[in-house]
Amino acid sequence: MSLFPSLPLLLLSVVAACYSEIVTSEDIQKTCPVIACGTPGINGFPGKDGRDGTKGEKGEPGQGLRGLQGPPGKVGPPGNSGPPGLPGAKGQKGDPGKSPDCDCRVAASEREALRLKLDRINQWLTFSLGKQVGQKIFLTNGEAMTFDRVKALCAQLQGSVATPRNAEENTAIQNLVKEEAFLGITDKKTEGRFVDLTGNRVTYTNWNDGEPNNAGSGEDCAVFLRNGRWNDAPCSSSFLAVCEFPV
Ligand code: MAN
Ligand code: CA
Repeated sequence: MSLFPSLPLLLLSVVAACYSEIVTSEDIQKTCPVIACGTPGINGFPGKDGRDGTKGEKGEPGQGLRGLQGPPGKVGPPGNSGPPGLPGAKGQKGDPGKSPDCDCRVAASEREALRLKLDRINQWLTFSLGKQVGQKIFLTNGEAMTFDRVKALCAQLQGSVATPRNAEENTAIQNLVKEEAFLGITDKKTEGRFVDLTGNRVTYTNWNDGEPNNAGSGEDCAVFLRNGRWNDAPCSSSFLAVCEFPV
Protein backbone atom coordinates (compact mmCIF):
# COMPACT_ATOMS: atom_id res chain seq x y z
CA MET A 1 0.00 0.00 0.00
CA SER A 2 1.23 3.54 -0.87
CA LEU A 3 2.29 5.98 1.97
CA PHE A 4 0.08 8.72 0.48
CA PRO A 5 -3.66 8.38 0.17
CA SER A 6 -5.30 9.10 -3.08
CA LEU A 7 -5.59 12.75 -4.25
CA PRO A 8 -9.34 13.10 -3.73
CA LEU A 9 -9.05 11.84 -0.25
CA LEU A 10 -6.19 14.27 0.51
CA LEU A 11 -8.17 17.28 -0.74
CA LEU A 12 -11.13 16.20 1.30
CA SER A 13 -8.96 16.08 4.44
CA VAL A 14 -7.59 19.56 3.85
CA VAL A 15 -11.06 21.04 3.27
CA ALA A 16 -12.38 19.35 6.37
CA ALA A 17 -9.51 20.72 8.48
CA CYS A 18 -10.03 24.25 7.21
CA TYR A 19 -13.74 24.14 7.76
CA SER A 20 -13.35 23.08 11.36
CA GLU A 21 -11.12 26.18 11.97
CA ILE A 22 -13.79 28.54 10.44
CA VAL A 23 -16.40 27.24 12.87
CA THR A 24 -14.23 27.89 16.00
CA SER A 25 -12.78 31.32 15.09
CA GLU A 26 -14.47 34.27 13.46
CA ASP A 27 -11.09 36.04 12.91
CA ILE A 28 -9.72 33.12 11.04
CA GLN A 29 -12.76 33.29 8.83
CA LYS A 30 -11.42 36.66 7.57
CA THR A 31 -7.75 35.75 7.31
CA CYS A 32 -8.02 32.16 6.43
CA PRO A 33 -10.25 31.61 3.47
CA VAL A 34 -10.70 28.09 2.50
CA ILE A 35 -8.65 28.45 -0.59
CA ALA A 36 -5.68 30.47 1.12
CA CYS A 37 -5.33 28.50 4.28
CA GLY A 38 -1.67 27.70 5.00
CA THR A 39 0.66 27.22 7.95
CA PRO A 40 -0.17 29.40 11.19
CA GLY A 41 1.63 32.84 11.43
CA ILE A 42 4.15 33.75 14.11
CA ASN A 43 2.99 35.44 17.37
CA GLY A 44 2.40 39.27 17.27
CA PHE A 45 4.11 41.84 19.53
CA PRO A 46 2.79 42.21 23.19
CA GLY A 47 0.00 44.80 23.56
CA LYS A 48 0.42 48.21 25.29
CA ASP A 49 0.58 48.38 29.12
CA GLY A 50 -2.87 48.68 30.80
CA ARG A 51 -4.06 51.77 32.76
CA ASP A 52 -2.93 52.29 36.41
CA GLY A 53 -5.15 50.49 38.90
CA THR A 54 -6.97 52.22 41.83
CA LYS A 55 -4.92 53.25 44.90
CA GLY A 56 -4.44 50.51 47.44
CA GLU A 57 -5.36 50.65 51.17
CA LYS A 58 -2.92 52.12 53.71
CA GLY A 59 -0.34 49.66 54.82
CA GLU A 60 0.53 48.52 58.32
CA PRO A 61 3.04 50.68 60.33
CA GLY A 62 6.59 49.83 59.53
CA GLN A 63 8.93 47.95 61.82
CA GLY A 64 11.77 50.51 61.74
CA LEU A 65 13.40 52.32 64.73
CA ARG A 66 11.47 55.16 66.53
CA GLY A 67 12.51 58.75 65.52
CA LEU A 68 14.27 61.27 67.86
CA GLN A 69 12.19 63.21 70.45
CA GLY A 70 11.02 66.63 69.21
CA PRO A 71 11.82 70.04 70.91
CA PRO A 72 9.81 71.07 74.06
CA GLY A 73 6.43 72.80 73.46
CA LYS A 74 5.53 76.46 74.26
CA VAL A 75 5.31 77.62 77.90
CA GLY A 76 1.71 77.29 79.21
CA PRO A 77 -0.29 80.11 80.98
CA PRO A 78 0.56 80.79 84.71
CA GLY A 79 -1.44 78.76 87.22
CA ASN A 80 -3.67 80.14 90.05
CA SER A 81 -1.90 81.47 93.17
CA GLY A 82 -1.64 78.94 95.93
CA PRO A 83 -3.00 79.19 99.52
CA PRO A 84 -1.05 81.39 102.02
CA GLY A 85 1.95 79.76 103.57
CA LEU A 86 2.31 78.75 107.21
CA PRO A 87 3.31 81.49 109.72
CA GLY A 88 7.04 81.94 110.05
CA ALA A 89 9.02 80.83 113.07
CA LYS A 90 9.12 83.10 116.11
CA GLY A 91 12.01 85.54 115.98
CA GLN A 92 14.89 85.70 118.42
CA LYS A 93 14.61 87.67 121.61
CA GLY A 94 15.71 91.29 121.12
CA ASP A 95 18.54 93.10 122.89
CA PRO A 96 17.71 94.71 126.24
CA GLY A 97 16.87 98.38 125.76
CA LYS A 98 18.94 101.26 127.06
CA SER A 99 18.33 102.49 130.59
CA PRO A 100 16.69 105.93 130.66
CA ASP A 101 19.03 108.80 131.52
CA CYS A 102 16.81 109.88 134.38
CA ASP A 103 16.05 108.52 137.82
CA CYS A 104 12.67 106.93 137.29
CA ARG A 105 11.70 107.08 140.98
CA VAL A 106 12.15 110.86 141.07
CA ALA A 107 10.31 111.31 137.77
CA ALA A 108 7.42 109.21 139.05
CA SER A 109 7.16 111.29 142.21
CA GLU A 110 7.25 114.45 140.10
CA ARG A 111 4.54 113.11 137.84
CA GLU A 112 2.41 112.33 140.87
CA ALA A 113 2.95 115.86 142.26
CA LEU A 114 1.89 117.34 138.89
CA ARG A 115 -1.19 115.16 138.76
CA LEU A 116 -2.21 116.26 142.29
CA LYS A 117 -1.66 119.89 141.40
CA LEU A 118 -3.82 119.56 138.25
CA ASP A 119 -6.55 117.91 140.28
CA ARG A 120 -6.53 120.84 142.72
CA ILE A 121 -6.67 123.41 139.89
CA ASN A 122 -9.56 121.47 138.39
CA GLN A 123 -11.32 121.60 141.78
CA TRP A 124 -10.74 125.37 142.01
CA LEU A 125 -12.19 125.85 138.53
CA THR A 126 -15.18 123.71 139.28
CA PHE A 127 -15.67 125.45 142.64
CA SER A 128 -15.32 128.85 140.99
CA LEU A 129 -17.45 128.13 137.95
CA GLY A 130 -19.54 125.24 139.20
CA LYS A 131 -20.01 124.25 135.56
CA GLN A 132 -18.56 120.77 135.36
CA VAL A 133 -21.12 118.22 134.35
CA GLY A 134 -20.26 114.59 133.83
CA GLN A 135 -16.95 114.42 131.97
CA LYS A 136 -17.36 117.87 130.46
CA ILE A 137 -16.61 121.41 131.63
CA PHE A 138 -17.89 124.68 130.05
CA LEU A 139 -15.60 127.71 130.16
CA THR A 140 -15.89 131.26 128.80
CA ASN A 141 -13.42 134.12 128.38
CA GLY A 142 -16.29 136.61 128.75
CA GLU A 143 -15.84 138.00 125.21
CA ALA A 144 -18.43 138.35 122.45
CA MET A 145 -17.39 137.53 118.86
CA THR A 146 -18.72 136.02 115.61
CA PHE A 147 -19.44 132.30 115.40
CA ASP A 148 -16.38 131.55 113.24
CA ARG A 149 -14.10 133.25 115.77
CA VAL A 150 -15.64 131.33 118.67
CA LYS A 151 -15.12 128.10 116.76
CA ALA A 152 -11.47 128.93 116.05
CA LEU A 153 -10.82 129.98 119.65
CA CYS A 154 -12.25 126.79 121.14
CA ALA A 155 -10.32 124.62 118.64
CA GLN A 156 -7.11 126.46 119.49
CA LEU A 157 -7.66 125.48 123.14
CA GLN A 158 -8.28 121.85 122.08
CA GLY A 159 -11.96 122.18 122.92
CA SER A 160 -15.17 122.79 120.99
CA VAL A 161 -18.02 125.31 120.97
CA ALA A 162 -20.44 124.57 123.84
CA THR A 163 -23.00 121.96 122.74
CA PRO A 164 -25.44 120.87 125.44
CA ARG A 165 -26.50 117.24 124.90
CA ASN A 166 -29.11 117.13 127.66
CA ALA A 167 -30.96 119.30 130.21
CA GLU A 168 -28.20 118.88 132.79
CA GLU A 169 -25.57 120.27 130.45
CA ASN A 170 -27.94 123.02 129.36
CA THR A 171 -28.36 124.03 133.04
CA ALA A 172 -24.58 124.03 133.50
CA ILE A 173 -24.26 126.59 130.68
CA GLN A 174 -27.10 128.64 132.11
CA ASN A 175 -25.24 128.80 135.45
CA LEU A 176 -22.09 129.97 133.67
CA VAL A 177 -23.32 132.73 131.34
CA LYS A 178 -25.28 135.89 132.00
CA GLU A 179 -25.62 136.94 128.36
CA GLU A 180 -26.44 135.36 125.02
CA ALA A 181 -23.82 132.87 123.78
CA PHE A 182 -23.17 130.86 120.64
CA LEU A 183 -23.71 127.08 120.70
CA GLY A 184 -21.90 124.61 118.48
CA ILE A 185 -25.06 123.95 116.48
CA THR A 186 -25.94 125.26 112.97
CA ASP A 187 -28.21 124.61 109.98
CA LYS A 188 -25.77 126.14 107.48
CA LYS A 189 -25.79 123.11 105.22
CA THR A 190 -29.52 122.37 105.12
CA GLU A 191 -32.05 124.98 106.27
CA GLY A 192 -34.00 123.73 109.28
CA ARG A 193 -31.70 120.73 109.85
CA PHE A 194 -29.58 121.62 112.88
CA VAL A 195 -26.39 119.61 113.31
CA ASP A 196 -23.40 119.72 115.66
CA LEU A 197 -19.90 120.63 114.51
CA THR A 198 -19.23 117.03 113.45
CA GLY A 199 -22.26 117.14 111.13
CA ASN A 200 -24.52 114.91 113.26
CA ARG A 201 -28.10 115.99 113.78
CA VAL A 202 -28.67 117.05 117.38
CA THR A 203 -31.08 114.93 119.38
CA TYR A 204 -31.46 117.35 122.30
CA THR A 205 -32.82 120.87 121.64
CA ASN A 206 -34.30 123.58 123.83
CA TRP A 207 -35.70 126.09 121.33
CA ASN A 208 -37.54 129.14 122.61
CA ASP A 209 -41.20 129.44 121.63
CA GLY A 210 -41.48 130.20 117.91
CA GLU A 211 -37.85 129.27 117.21
CA PRO A 212 -36.05 128.44 115.06
CA ASN A 213 -37.68 130.88 112.62
CA ASN A 214 -34.81 131.77 110.28
CA ALA A 215 -35.88 135.41 110.59
CA GLY A 216 -34.72 138.28 108.43
CA SER A 217 -32.06 137.51 105.86
CA GLY A 218 -31.39 134.09 107.40
CA GLU A 219 -30.36 132.65 110.78
CA ASP A 220 -28.12 129.58 110.70
CA CYS A 221 -26.53 129.61 114.19
CA ALA A 222 -28.03 128.50 117.51
CA VAL A 223 -27.73 131.04 120.35
CA PHE A 224 -28.19 130.36 124.07
CA LEU A 225 -30.65 132.93 125.57
CA ARG A 226 -30.55 134.22 129.15
CA ASN A 227 -33.54 132.09 130.04
CA GLY A 228 -31.65 128.96 129.01
CA ARG A 229 -33.68 128.44 125.84
CA TRP A 230 -32.38 128.71 122.29
CA ASN A 231 -32.88 131.04 119.33
CA ASP A 232 -31.52 130.85 115.80
CA ALA A 233 -29.61 134.01 114.86
CA PRO A 234 -27.15 135.15 112.17
CA CYS A 235 -23.69 133.50 112.51
CA SER A 236 -22.14 136.89 111.64
CA SER A 237 -23.61 138.50 114.79
CA SER A 238 -21.43 138.60 117.92
CA PHE A 239 -22.29 136.60 121.03
CA LEU A 240 -20.39 135.28 124.05
CA ALA A 241 -17.74 132.64 123.42
CA VAL A 242 -18.31 129.49 125.48
CA CYS A 243 -16.20 126.39 124.92
CA GLU A 244 -16.53 122.88 126.29
CA PHE A 245 -13.60 120.62 127.26
CA PRO A 246 -13.37 116.99 128.24
CA VAL A 247 -12.36 116.59 131.90
C1 MAN B 1 -35.30 138.77 116.62
C2 MAN B 1 -34.19 137.79 116.34
C3 MAN B 1 -34.76 136.52 115.82
C4 MAN B 1 -35.83 136.01 116.70
C5 MAN B 1 -36.89 137.05 116.97
C6 MAN B 1 -37.88 136.55 117.98
O1 MAN B 1 -35.89 139.15 115.43
O2 MAN B 1 -33.52 137.52 117.51
O3 MAN B 1 -33.79 135.55 115.71
O4 MAN B 1 -36.39 134.86 116.17
O5 MAN B 1 -36.27 138.19 117.45
O6 MAN B 1 -38.91 137.49 118.15
CA1 CA C 1 -34.63 133.28 115.30
